[in-house]
Amino acid sequence: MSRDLTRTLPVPERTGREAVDVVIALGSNLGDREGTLEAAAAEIGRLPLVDDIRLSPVIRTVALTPSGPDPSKPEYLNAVAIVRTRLAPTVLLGYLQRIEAEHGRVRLERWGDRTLDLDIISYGDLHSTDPHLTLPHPRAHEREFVLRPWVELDPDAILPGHGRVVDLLAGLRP
Ligand code: A4P
Ligand code: MG
Repeated sequence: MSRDLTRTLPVPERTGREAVDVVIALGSNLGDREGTLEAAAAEIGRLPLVDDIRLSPVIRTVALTPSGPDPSKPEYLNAVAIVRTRLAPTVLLGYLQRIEAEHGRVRLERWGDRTLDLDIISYGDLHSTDPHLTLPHPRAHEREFVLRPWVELDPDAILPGHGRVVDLLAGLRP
């Protein structure tokens, strides 16, 4: 299904900025999880100023809640996409939140079940402590459901400020 996401959002700034690689984590534990992740990746790939998208294999993961992993919650499907884009970071976040909403995302509780979550894990080497868009994502370095698909897609991946993703992943395993 093709949607024109530009219609109701501000036109992206054309600042002549260079294209950067942006890492996006995709997660879903409600509804048609696989279909939702595939559709979301296709929609990201069709955004203006997005030149390329590569999607990792999809992995199954136990829901992580504020009180720890909870196997009684619906299981997640997680994946990571590497997107080459000239979109400004906050403009990209706006588009991702729009895509989440179009897939029925509702926000009821922190880390609650969701049809679709799209988080920006890193935007080139950009560092931001703004709560609206913190970069790199402040919890990515400790999350297997982000690191494992990422390293499958890019074995040489680096999480800015934290190092090689393959090493971070190895450090998580007992
Ligand atoms: N925000 C700040 N930085 C970013 C960023 N880098 N990317 C702000 C995206 N958003 C960012 O996000 C809350 C606010 O974070 C937004 O207003 C945005 O401006 P949200 O999507 O509304 O809520 P959330 O995703 O529940 O929040 P949070 O705390 O980012 O969640 P996490 O840490 O991403 O955890 N278990 C498994 N197995 N798999 C999962 O994918 N995901 C979560 C969500 C919990 N448990 C999981 C999974
Ligand atoms: Mg999120």
